[in-house]
Amino acid sequence: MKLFYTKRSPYARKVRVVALEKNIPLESIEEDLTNKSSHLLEANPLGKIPTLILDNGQTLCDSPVICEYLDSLKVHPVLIPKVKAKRFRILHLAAVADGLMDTTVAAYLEKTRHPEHFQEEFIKKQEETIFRCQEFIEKNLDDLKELSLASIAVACAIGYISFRMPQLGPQTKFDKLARWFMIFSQRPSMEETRPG
Ligand SMILES: N[C@@H](CCC(=O)N[C@@H](CS)C(=O)NCC(=O)O)C(=O)O
Repeated sequence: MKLFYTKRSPYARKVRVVALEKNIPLESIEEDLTNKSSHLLEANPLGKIPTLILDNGQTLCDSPVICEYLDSLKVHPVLIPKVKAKRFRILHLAAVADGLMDTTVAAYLEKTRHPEHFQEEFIKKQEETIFRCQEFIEKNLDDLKELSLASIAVACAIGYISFRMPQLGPQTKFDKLARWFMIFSQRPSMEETRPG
């Protein structure tokens, strides 16, 4: 299977961590998003990464879909629990983490595109959302004790905030989340995919 990715994308990192944790080999193809390859555009009309090409040529896009597919390939470790109550707690937390990535990417792009004249009201709203999500995640830390799609997604979201906008990371306001993130980041799958 081939994965189109960039080293700095938190969505692609989530997929790469899932593949490493499940010990599923992927051929990783690094994309330049300022000059997308025809291969990526042919495979995925959205031209987004991560994009996965299966061995039969079928394409999967959108990181939650790709992660669900990878989880279905091997039983262990179970990343999306089967039991209903737990399953939807994990999927909900993973969705909040994905939204946290969206919010951070949007704030970072706005500040990068308009360093002098960024929309202050927009940035303020994104920052409020970033803090609200971290507060919510910290309240639900018990659900992140085990390895799951939620713990991987949250770690990749916090990793992205710490990389792009460290002043908004958990260390100033959310001690327990910061400690959890520090420990989770020591997993070889996280070390191997650290953005830089
Ligand atoms: N919801 C998507 C988001 C993917 C996404 O936005 N990827 C960004 C890179 S971080 C991208 O491909 N941007 C290029 C573009 O939108 O043209 C997912 O979870 O995979």
